[in-house]
Order: sequence, then C-alpha cells, then structure tokens
Amino acid sequence: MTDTPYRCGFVAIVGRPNVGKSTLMNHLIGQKISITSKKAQTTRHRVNGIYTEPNAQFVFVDTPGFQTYHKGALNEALNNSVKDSLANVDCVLFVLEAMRLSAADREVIALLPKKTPVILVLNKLDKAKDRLLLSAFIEEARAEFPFTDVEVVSAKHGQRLGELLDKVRPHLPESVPLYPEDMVTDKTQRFLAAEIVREKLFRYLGEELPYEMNVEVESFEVDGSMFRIYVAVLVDKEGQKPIVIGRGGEKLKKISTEARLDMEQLFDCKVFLEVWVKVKSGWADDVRFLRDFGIN
Ligand SMILES: Nc1nc2c(ncn2[C@@H]2O[C@H](COP(=O)(O)OP(=O)(O)OP(=O)(O)O)[C@@H](O)[C@H]2O)c(=O)[nH]1
Ligand SMILES: [Mg+2]
Repeated sequence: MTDTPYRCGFVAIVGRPNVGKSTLMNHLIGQKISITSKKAQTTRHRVNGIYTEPNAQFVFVDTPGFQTYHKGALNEALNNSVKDSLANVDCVLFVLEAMRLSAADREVIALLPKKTPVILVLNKLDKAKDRLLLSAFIEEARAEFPFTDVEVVSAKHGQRLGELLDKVRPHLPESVPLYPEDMVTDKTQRFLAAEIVREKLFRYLGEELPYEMNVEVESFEVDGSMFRIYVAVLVDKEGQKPIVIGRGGEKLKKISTEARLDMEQLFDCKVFLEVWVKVKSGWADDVRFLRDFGIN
C-alpha cells in the first residue's frame, strides 16, 4: 500500500459574469448549492462548496462575476469579494466562455495572482463545435497570462470535470480535511433557502427584476421531519410589489412552488414554504400575499 498524503485546500472560481462559475462549482461537488441563471450578476455572496474524496478535500469558493460596467456600492462590494477570494486560496480557476475573450475577461485577468497556480478553464465546450478554432482560441487565451494549466469543460453537461479535478489536486497542500466528509457547503440551510428563492425570482421576473431587491428568511423552523420556512422578498417601492406577485398571484405562486421543490431536494425533507413581498421602508403595509392568494 502506498502512503498517499491527504490533501486539502481552497480553490477560487473567478471570471466575468455569466461564464458559468456557479454551474461549474455545483457540478464539481455534485450538489446544487450555488444559484445560477441566464442573467449576469446572479451570485452575490461567496459560496464555499466542498468536495471530498478518499485522499483529498477540495473547498471551492464560488465568487460573484467581476463587474466592469456599472460602478456603485453593490458592484464595489462584489468586486472586493472577488479580490479577497483571490488572496487566500491555494489554486485559482479562471473561467472563460469558449470562443469569447472580451475586455471584461481581461479586467479579471489583470487581477489574477502571480504566485498562486491559476488554471484556465474554458467552459461551454458544447457551444464550440470547431476543434481548429478552439485550439486557436486556447492559444489566444494562453497568451494573456502565464496559466499553470488549461482544461476545456462543459459545466452544464458535466464534461471533463474529472480531468479538471486531476489538474487541481496536485496544487492542494498536504493537510487534514477541514470539513466533515459529508459536508457540501459551509453555508447554513437558512442562507441556502434565501438563495433558492432569489434564483426563482431571477428566473421568473425577467427584465423586470428590481435591481436592489433582497430576500430574507424571517423564520426557519424544524417541525418533526419537516422544515417550515417563511421568506420575505423586500422591494424598494410599493409599485414593485405587483411585478413580483403577478396577476392573481401567479408569479409568486410559481416562484414559491419551484423554490419549495428545490429545497426539498437539497434538504432531503418535506418543506412548507411561505413567500411574501414587502416594501423595505414601509413595514406597516406588509401584506401576506400568499395567504391572500391561498398559496402554500
Ligand atoms: N451551453 C452551456 N451553458 C452553460 C454551461 N455552463 C453554464 N452555462 C449557462 O450559463 C449561464 C450562466 O451560468 P452561471 O453558472 O449562473 O454563471 P456565473 O458565472 O456563475 O454568473 P454570475 O454569478 O452572474 O457571475 C446559465 O444559463 C448556465 O446554464 C455549459 O457548459 N454550456
Ligand atoms: Mg454565479
């Protein structure tokens, strides 16, 4: 028997918005813990996803897409979160969408650390059909930074993720595991519940999504083998409530049903979910819309 040392370390996943960072992390760890959507700026918080093998533990750090276009407090906070993540990890996955290398990608490249191994991950391989163009693109991307290695994957279709793990593993330091082997994230169930509702809001509100909308878990109770979760969607103005609720409560009903199903899968138990909308400043006009519309 060979004595393989146990390895454990942190791996940041960075890139411009929408390249598929969260999708990649979810597929690497085999659980959907980080929300994803077609829209840019889906991830707002750093989320650690843990993947444990017999001889290694990978702690992936999913980061918000690095913002270049809109300045403002929120974007600055998101960008600082990316920079912080880069400072304290053992390896970095820099994600590019295959065949696309833009100014926004280059802004992230400018932040990449010089002393930490950085692996270039070309995602959305399924969209790049022409092998010749793909290898030319890899050369073009490699010319931008001294990447330690490169891998081409499709996060969404789970392609070549084993190969990617093989390239990351040697960069993890020798260490005992930092988390229990059955743990998939360091985030609480409460946090994950709020994120799941946020994902459905992204999905169903389209372009109408109020930019500064927040989601807050007001109560999270364990009731026997079931979770009872009460979530408030906080909007800025009274006029934004109907956007979230939809005609006859239809949108909110869809959002809460889908969120409940995802929660049941992730938490592996029955969930009672109530979602309601309120205006941030005007606590007095809180309305329990779900109750009004008979949604549960
Ligand atoms: N075709 C294809 N689409 C993908 C692949 N990976 C991710 N996507 C899609 O790309 C979109 C963005 O994915 P996310 O994982 O939310 O991207 P992100 O980089 O985390 O985005 P932000 O959190 O906003 O920075 C979603 O619609 C995904 O389904 C892939 O391998 N192939
Ligand atoms: Mg994301």
